[in-house]
Amino acid sequence: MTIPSQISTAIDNSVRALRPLLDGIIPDILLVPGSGWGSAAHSIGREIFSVPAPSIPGFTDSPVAGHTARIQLLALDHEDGLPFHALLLPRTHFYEERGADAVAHAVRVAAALGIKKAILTNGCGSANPQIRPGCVALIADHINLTAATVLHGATFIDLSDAYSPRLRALVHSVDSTIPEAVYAQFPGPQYETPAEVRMAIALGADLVGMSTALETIAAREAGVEVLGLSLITNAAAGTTPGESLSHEEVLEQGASSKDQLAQLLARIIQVWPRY
Ligand code: 8IG
Repeated sequence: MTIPSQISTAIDNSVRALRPLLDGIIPDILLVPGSGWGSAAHSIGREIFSVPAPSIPGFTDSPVAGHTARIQLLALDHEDGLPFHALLLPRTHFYEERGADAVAHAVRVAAALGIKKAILTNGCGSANPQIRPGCVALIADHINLTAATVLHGATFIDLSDAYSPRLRALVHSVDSTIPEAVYAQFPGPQYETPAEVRMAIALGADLVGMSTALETIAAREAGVEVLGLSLITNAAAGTTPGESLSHEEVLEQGASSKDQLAQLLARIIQVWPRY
């Protein structure tokens, strides 16, 4: 078994709604904007179309109040002078309780549209004192702590190089100071206890978050190459004495990092491989 038929039908329905909007364009990348990345990601190029996510079957509104998720196609500058297109699709988090296939949906729709590469971004906590809030880190590997998978049946997917070594090298060619990190996906939505953060550190994680790992598994199943970028919005629980975590802190870090993130994404895309 690979993907059950009702799930392929849901993917087909999204694809059928997106195709006319794309008007023959096969986007060069899927870009998934994570916490803190939204306003940067949505402003890095010239907008070709932008629709509310719930207008496309299979996509729903953001559960976080005060903002409507959008599906957007952007045209960006590339060093080769040819058109470059990024499709922005919103994320479904595992904690939304729509199941692992809903988490995988955006990646699978992108793959079905012919998209071969994805930039998955997220906001996360850092358990590594060398990687501070406000920094961007390159995901080099993940630890899936959700006790779930997006795969069905005996589907054996190689994750040895899940986060593309050549795309990581590309990012380092743009900014050699960006640290590489191991990202642990917790199920959420609660943040970790200090003991859970110590566990994650003992397991080899640098970053703790609530996304990306399951999406990467879906991407690798679909043959999509993955670049994972994390914005560190907070120190993980218990790693800075006397501090507590808030969603406001996350939003503030995103707002104050907007220009840095937009510039980083634009520079990465400028040198993005065509094949
Ligand atoms: I933004 O500290 C953000 N997302 N699990 N822990 C987890 N997810 C997060 C955190 C964090 N910060």
